[in-house]
Amino acid sequence: MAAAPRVLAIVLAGGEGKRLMPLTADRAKPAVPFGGIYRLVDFALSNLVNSHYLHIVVLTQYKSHSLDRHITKTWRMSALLGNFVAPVPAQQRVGKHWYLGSADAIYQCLNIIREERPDYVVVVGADHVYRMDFSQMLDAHIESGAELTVAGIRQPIDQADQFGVVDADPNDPTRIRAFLEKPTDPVGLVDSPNEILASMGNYIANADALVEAVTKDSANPNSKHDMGGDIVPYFVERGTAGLYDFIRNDVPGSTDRDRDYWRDVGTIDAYYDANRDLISISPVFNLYNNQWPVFTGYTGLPPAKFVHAGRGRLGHAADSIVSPGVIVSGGTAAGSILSPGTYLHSWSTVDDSVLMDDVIVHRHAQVHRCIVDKNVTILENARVGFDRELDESRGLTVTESGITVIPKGTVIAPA
Ligand code: ADQ
Repeated sequence: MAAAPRVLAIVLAGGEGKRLMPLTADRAKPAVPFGGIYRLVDFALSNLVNSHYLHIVVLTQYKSHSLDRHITKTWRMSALLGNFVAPVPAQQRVGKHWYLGSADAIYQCLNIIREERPDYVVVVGADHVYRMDFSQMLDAHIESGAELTVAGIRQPIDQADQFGVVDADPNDPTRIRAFLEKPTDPVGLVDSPNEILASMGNYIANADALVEAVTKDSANPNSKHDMGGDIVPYFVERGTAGLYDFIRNDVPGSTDRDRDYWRDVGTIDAYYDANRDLISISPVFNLYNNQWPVFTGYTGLPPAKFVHAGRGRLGHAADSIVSPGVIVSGGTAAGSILSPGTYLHSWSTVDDSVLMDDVIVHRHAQVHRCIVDKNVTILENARVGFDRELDESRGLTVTESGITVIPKGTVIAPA
């Protein structure tokens, strides 16, 4: 039997996530908490580990402290087996600049590729929620003979300007004949004019070809040194860019409902919706698939508890995710995500909201359609998320669709 190919995984985790402000005010986007107990990067890392790719570097740069800490604490691998998940901060190895773009980030860690000597490099983004078996994509990559394969998924055409858009060869749908990064005048698919085939920002490349591509790119003064903008087009021009349609990916334990789930949680609204997808009754993304677990850090916190029912108090949560360390003490949560350490006092209500760690909601306070960052305190009788003008006058961000975002550490007082 032939030896298994050597695979190095590179997780691109240096993005700033400007459109997720203020959640990314002092943390990198991949470190943004999600679904109560996770960080966004856990999804990409879990997919790699479940695919049995255990040599992983995570390239970080922007406000990476909490990301580094999370990776070092949570994703420590057994050194005995030679496995690793290693955060690699931008180090100015090559010049006096930080990573100029995702291709430059890879170029700047060529020393790791040289040391590892992989046959293939799997390059994935760090800010999407999905399940994917990259070993199936690698099989398809090898079979197609491409030098670089891009994973693609259908998305609504009105979102084309947020994605790399793939034009597959009609005679061989595993080949890419054209690729446009974030086009403003996209052309819909022949069989579905309101959709385009979007790059998921996940790539598999022959290691030698990738090294050559990013090395050439580094010397090109006209390049933005971006995987989507520069490296994929380079392979398309060479005629060696392959396409892997995500629809082919079949992860153990997934259901018809969540098999093709993939969300780019790049905006506040998308982040809010993806969180709430976790609590729908028949979930569109099923966290309870233990054949393909989503791993994260163990908090060591005690179980959640619900106390103080009666006298108009409910002390309960419905249609919600409740994390360890939560105390619902006479308050009520509905349609919400409660992260570790959240405390709901008597007669408080939280509905359709995402609460991150250690949020305290005092008596009679009300929280509605909010994303509440860590360590926020809602004082007694305060109401938030009901009145756009009031919330904006408090300095809070309110999205067009009416989601109010309360930044880390804020204290909300009654109006
Ligand atoms: P974007 O997400 O807009 O589009 P980018 O900002 O480069 O592209 O982010 C891609 C990934 O790289 C993210 O995980 C980000 O954190 C990381 N990253 C960005 N700059 C980095 C840097 N300097 N160092 C390290 N990591 C960095 C990309 C593709 C599109 C594709 C979408 C899918 O370019 O073609 O459609 O992802 O969401």
